[in-house]
Amino acid sequence: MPELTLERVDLIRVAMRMRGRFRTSFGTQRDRDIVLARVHCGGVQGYGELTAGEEPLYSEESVETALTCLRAHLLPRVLGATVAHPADLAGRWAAVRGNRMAKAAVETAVWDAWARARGAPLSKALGGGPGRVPAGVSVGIHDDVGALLDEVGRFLEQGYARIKIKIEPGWDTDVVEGVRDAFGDIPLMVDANCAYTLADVEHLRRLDAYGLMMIEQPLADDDIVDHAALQARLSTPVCLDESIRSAATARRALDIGACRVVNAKVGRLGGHAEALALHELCRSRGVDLWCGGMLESGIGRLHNIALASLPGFTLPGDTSASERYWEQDIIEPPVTLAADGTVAVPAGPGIGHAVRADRLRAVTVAEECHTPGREPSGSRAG
Ligand code: OSB
Ligand code: MG
Repeated sequence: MPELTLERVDLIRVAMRMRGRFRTSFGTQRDRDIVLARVHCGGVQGYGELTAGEEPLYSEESVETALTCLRAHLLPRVLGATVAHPADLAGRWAAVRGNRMAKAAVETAVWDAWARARGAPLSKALGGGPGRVPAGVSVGIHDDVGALLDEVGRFLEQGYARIKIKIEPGWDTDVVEGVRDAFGDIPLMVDANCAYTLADVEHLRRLDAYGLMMIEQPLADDDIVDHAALQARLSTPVCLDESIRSAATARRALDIGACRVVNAKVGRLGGHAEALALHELCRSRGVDLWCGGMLESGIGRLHNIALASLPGFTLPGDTSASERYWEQDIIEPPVTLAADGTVAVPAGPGIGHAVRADRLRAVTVAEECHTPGREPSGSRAG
């Protein structure tokens, strides 16, 4: 198998306005500040996406901390390196603690390049299948229940395979009841993004009445012990998102009964290799796993869909269509939802869709080029 030398990494910072506001228990989002990593390896290129938030609200990382870490600590450890497999990158930057989203931006780009070098779809390189995967959609917190029901109704009409409602104290049981009253027995779950504490157990137990698929990350991001105490009191399965930073943390969480479902996010886990380890763990234990999203552009979206094609992804992910968030995606064609609630796993090499150079240029704010042993050369777009 040919090796791959990391000759150059471009960090492309793009500004993309979402079609509407997206509110969670930790903040409201309208404009995305996204860094794309483009790696150059012996004639092939690959694209990855930084999934850090503009502010460190979902996790400790932000766009700025990730850029700092990439420039100062991660890129110097991998530029010029020759690897037999994308998973070998981990060994080169293992000494750098955390900063998983920063690592994943480059690691996923190398997976794309590696798959392209073999003429294989990324899904196949990861061990997944061709075909289609069911797609769910995440619905933000609204100002009133009527507006939320309108949005849920539109997504159901489009065919989404499950609906996820963001909740927080004051926007939970009544909202879920409203959705059940309006739409009946649809596949429904909620995501609290760490907004509750164990003091809320009695309140959260009221959600058990609504037959939810799961409640995602009700308690603190750095906790699994309280989640185990909560799960013991809830019939609704607990799913962990923020708390699962590696396959090892998932193993501990499952061992103590902190959750019954696991959310995999490529960025939060530090890349596809760790996501594969988590997939193996969940599969071997028969634990339901699904692929989360981070309001990605088409590039991150395609990485998620490739991952979600693996057999251990047993529930619909937040792998929604490009048009869920973007008027115009930077990939061509965009990701589209079929009426049966599925999105296609691309059959072309790598992430499988073209990155539109003209659209990328139109949204680029700054670009910097990193090569082995040299100071980066950068430019800011006008
Ligand atoms: O908790 O899953 C989450 C978006 C940003 C940060 C965290 C989360 C989310 C979402 C939306 O729920 C997922 C998506 O549609 O990309
Ligand atoms: Mg979540």
